Amino acid sequence: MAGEPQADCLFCKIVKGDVPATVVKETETTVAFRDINPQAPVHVLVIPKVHYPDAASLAAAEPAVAADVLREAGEVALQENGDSGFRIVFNTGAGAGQTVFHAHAHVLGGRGFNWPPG
Ligand code: DGP
Repeated sequence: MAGEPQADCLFCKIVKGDVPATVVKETETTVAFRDINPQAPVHVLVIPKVHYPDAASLAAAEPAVAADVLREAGEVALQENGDSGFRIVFNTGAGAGQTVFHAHAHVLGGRGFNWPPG
């Protein structure tokens, strides 16, 4: 059923506590934890506890939870990086570099960023 935990999903295992992660913030609907392979001094992933393969399918099915992810991305950025600017990235689809198919926001900060992105 849509949104249900998937046995073979790494981030569902983090939500469940079966895979350890350095959690920096948690709400009823979201978990924020440090990326295992940080691309910036601040690199936190914000995920919904419900399982959807990417941010677009989450937003289509459960817009309130998608809004929670976005709000938490901003709150984590403030918590981890103050008010010095940050980037939120939703890689969506393998062609865009997505490797874990459970919706997640990358929250990146602590350095400058180029535009267009690589
Ligand atoms: P993406 O490529 O957008 O699907 O991002 C997936 C991110 O997940 C990537 O930056 C690395 C991170 N990641 C992969 N495995 C683990 C893990 O076991 N723990 C943590 N904390 N992060 C992970």
